[in-house]
Amino acid sequence: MKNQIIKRSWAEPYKIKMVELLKMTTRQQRIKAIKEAGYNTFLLKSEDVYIDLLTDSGTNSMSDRQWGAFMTGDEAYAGSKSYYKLEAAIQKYYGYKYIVPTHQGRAAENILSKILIKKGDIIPGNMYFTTTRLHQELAGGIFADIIIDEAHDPLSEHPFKGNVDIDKLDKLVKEHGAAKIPYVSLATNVNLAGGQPVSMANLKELRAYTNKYNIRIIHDMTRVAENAYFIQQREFGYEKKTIKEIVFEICSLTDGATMSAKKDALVNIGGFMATNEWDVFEEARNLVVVYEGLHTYGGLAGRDMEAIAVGIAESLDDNHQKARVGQVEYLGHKMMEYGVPIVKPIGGHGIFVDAKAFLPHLTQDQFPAQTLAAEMYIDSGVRTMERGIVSAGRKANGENYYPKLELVRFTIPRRVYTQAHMDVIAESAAHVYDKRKSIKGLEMIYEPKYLRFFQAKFAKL
Ligand code: PM9
Repeated sequence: MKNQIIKRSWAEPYKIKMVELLKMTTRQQRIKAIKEAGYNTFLLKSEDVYIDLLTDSGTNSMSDRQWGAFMTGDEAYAGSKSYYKLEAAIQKYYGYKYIVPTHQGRAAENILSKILIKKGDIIPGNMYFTTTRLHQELAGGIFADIIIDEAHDPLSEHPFKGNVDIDKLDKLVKEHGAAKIPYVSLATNVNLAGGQPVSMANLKELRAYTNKYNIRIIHDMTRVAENAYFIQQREFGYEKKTIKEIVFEICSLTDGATMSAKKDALVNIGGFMATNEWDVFEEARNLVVVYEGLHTYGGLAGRDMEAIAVGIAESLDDNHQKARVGQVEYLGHKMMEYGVPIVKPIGGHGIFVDAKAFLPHLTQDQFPAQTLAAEMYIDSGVRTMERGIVSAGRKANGENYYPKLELVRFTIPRRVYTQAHMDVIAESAAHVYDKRKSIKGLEMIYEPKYLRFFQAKFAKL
């Protein structure tokens, strides 16, 4: 008899060579641990965590090739061979002319913001990111959100929710003048919108507009390869292009970049700043010495630069991205089957649960997303991250930002967990969802001054 197979599944384009054993905990142990952590999943000890979905940042599994390259790191203080390999990889795959390595993304943001922003400047961007906006503000800038409205609606199925609303940008230019706008801060696969992509058509339109006014586009390329995957899958004319080609084209439409290599580039530490402008490079090369280290290592070991160079190439493999995003989609579909409200369409690096819809009886001041993240941990030892009012922080005048999106991010580390882990996560989310009405909110009892979500403490109401 002939098999009636209509479905052809994807599978990971790798096999496992080494495993890390996980610790299982009891519910009682977890209740104690989260209370001691002030109901903040950032303050849990990782040994008390079963499946760690806090972040996809620096939590990647490196390949045997990356570990091999790691051993060849040139640890010279100056002029390391590994630096030149990293520079060559960035020039080859992303096309930027000049690069300055940094120990991670926010260090690149610090240097770039200091160079390009003057007090009172306006920085339009397609949704804020915590560290990016803070560095813009510390440099004297004012962030202005110019992402399309659909990005703030968890239910909108717009295929490119990361897109810039050119009319919003135009309004800013008319109001403040182009001279007050040193650059547009453009993130690919917008993190806080739910890992949502920017389309190439939108980026081309943005390029044409900014060219008219002589405004730079600075690209937060932390998850550019995931964005390229969505363009390949969803945008007319790109279905036959490779991720490598699409990434190169995206970068070619921008003037410079900051990168946290801890995400897309499949390493555990590292980042860089890139620019096509010699003057900006010269200043960055000088500033990096103050904050990070010499311009040929920027706070990284030679071995880290080797691993990034290999990781960049691996991240642009079509099969890698198909499996990477495929795993996220698998989890998202399972959660939807159980009725758990998630941001749609399913994004690139994680599932974002809509905490306002999950816990509608809690006001935003009772921290629904923070509460839900704590409840997920108690239920199964799965660690997730709040991406709502706590992450949004306060304005310069001390008032809280009240973001429309109040989300819990189930972030999937790259090449780390299996499909069986995804089943356990979805079942736990379903279990918490079933008893949602009995869940009480939180009050904040300690608030640090900067990026409060990392270290704030809470108590049960
Ligand atoms: N993102 C994340 O978990 C790491 C910690 S949360 C602040 O999503 C973008 C889009 C990021 C990002 C970090 C950084 C900063 C810049 N842009 O963490 O400093 O998602 O390497 O990068 C985190 P670093």
